[in-house]
Amino acid sequence: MILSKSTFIDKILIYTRPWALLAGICVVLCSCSNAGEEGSAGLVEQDRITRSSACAVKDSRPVLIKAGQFAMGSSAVYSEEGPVKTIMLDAFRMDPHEVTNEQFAQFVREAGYVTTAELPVDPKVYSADVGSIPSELLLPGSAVFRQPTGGSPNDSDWWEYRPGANWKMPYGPDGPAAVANHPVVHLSLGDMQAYADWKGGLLPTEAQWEYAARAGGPAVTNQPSNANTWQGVFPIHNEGTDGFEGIAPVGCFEPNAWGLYDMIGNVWEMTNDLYLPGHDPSRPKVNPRGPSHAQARNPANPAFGIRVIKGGSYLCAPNYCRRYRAEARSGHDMGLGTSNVGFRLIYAQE
Ligand SMILES: [Ca+2]
Ligand SMILES: [Ca+2]
Repeated sequence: MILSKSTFIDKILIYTRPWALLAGICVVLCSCSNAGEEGSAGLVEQDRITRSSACAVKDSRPVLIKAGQFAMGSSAVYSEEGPVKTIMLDAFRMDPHEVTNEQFAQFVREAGYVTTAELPVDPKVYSADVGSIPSELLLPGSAVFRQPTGGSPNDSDWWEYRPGANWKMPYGPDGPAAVANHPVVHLSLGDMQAYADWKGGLLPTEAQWEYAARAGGPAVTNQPSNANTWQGVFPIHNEGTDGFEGIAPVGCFEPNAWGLYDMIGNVWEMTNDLYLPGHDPSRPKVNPRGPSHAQARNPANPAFGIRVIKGGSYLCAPNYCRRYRAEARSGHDMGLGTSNVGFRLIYAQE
């Protein structure tokens, strides 16, 4: 497991551009807004947990996804989404919505867990002289999107490593605390897997996630109206006409045909598969997994250990990142949390 800060530093040292890592994240993830629409109390103290009143989750019980087949992938938008191949999957159950701060707080409370972004950086994990590392990057923290005030073309101006940012304080120590029914963000893969172990679930494979997101429907290319994405010119003009400029509470938009909320948009969702640009045409037709560690690679961020993330986020816009689609995919650092990536779990069929 690569710790987030070591990955961050490795990237800096490799490219000698201090914000190269975050720039890479922005390129592939559409980035995120630094303004939450709710300013409610957070989860640091249990008696202060509140929730947004904007939406209410009707039922958090896992949804049965029946066995079936579908045409996985697309050749219509980005090259990394192809080739298309018919895939068959066994049945499984899936969380109807992204894991929320409230759910993650229960895990933290019962397991006594501390996330990667909250831990001090261990200098031993660095691949270079610690003295060459900017001091602020040695502090616990996470990657936060900040909307530029002007028309900067540099995505390195949109992201920053913010000390003190973590799942409880998603905008950093000076921002609003986490909202109970918002999706949890700023987690490393290890954090998500620890939650999954506690919960008795798994991260979905990319095929499982895409199958569930499609819900028996056709592939689409247009920006959806029934999802939290970005309206306006990214990153300078956030119209928020879908009702949310930032993260939305889970369940604010209509579920897909199989009863799953926010598969598209709100926050990206981590999968159990490693990333490769494009699908392996020879992958198994039945219950496929992603590439092996030896095969996995991400040209956009070659220094990272990378997993596939799916669904796009509230920052995906037509002018920048058309990844608000079930077939869309991106590679994400396993060790560095960001403010626009979350997850949901699957479970064995009962
Ligand atoms: Ca939005
Ligand atoms: Ca989502």
